[in-house]
Amino acid sequence: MPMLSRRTHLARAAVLIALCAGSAWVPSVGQTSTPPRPTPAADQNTPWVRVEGGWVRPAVKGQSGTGAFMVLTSRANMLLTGVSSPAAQGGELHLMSMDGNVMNMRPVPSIRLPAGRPVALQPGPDSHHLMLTGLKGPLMDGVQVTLVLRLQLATGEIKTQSVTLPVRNGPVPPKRRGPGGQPAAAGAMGMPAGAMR
Ligand SMILES: [Cu+2]
Repeated sequence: MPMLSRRTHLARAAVLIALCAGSAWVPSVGQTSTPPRPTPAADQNTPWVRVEGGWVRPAVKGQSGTGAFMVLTSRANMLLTGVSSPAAQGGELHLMSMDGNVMNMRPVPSIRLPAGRPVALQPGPDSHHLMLTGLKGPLMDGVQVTLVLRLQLATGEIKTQSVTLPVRNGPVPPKRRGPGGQPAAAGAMGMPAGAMR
């Protein structure tokens, strides 16, 4: 959890929930079989997913977006359906793919988190990552960035979980190279493929 006082953390989380949850979630009024809904405070104290090895790629001044990477292990079958951060105006779930020699990334609506199975959000083709968009400033190596993960349980209920990750240049994983060992060309979203490695 972040090195914030609990009260500060909860207040910030509440604001973030209000900003990012939108109107997508409507309480299921009248379903008597539904157990009492936990309070928002309880949500914040419950780690729905274990987050390991997380990092956010540094971003220079003027850079609009950057990637966040981590291994998520959920304690129940659920979907990761969104991400937000105080450091960015928006957040998306992205999938990278190689189209010929071109590395592309595109938004996806959700990422499956099977119970107990680690899901790696990592650079490279056929992998997902979190994309912070509309960065509010540069992200320097060594600073901490808080992300709020939006999770959808099998029941449809929406939960959020905060995680604070370091900004650093992560390890370069084994990756496919184009013919001749050349890095892939610029991606479809105007970002050089190298920026997402
Ligand atoms: Cu991306």
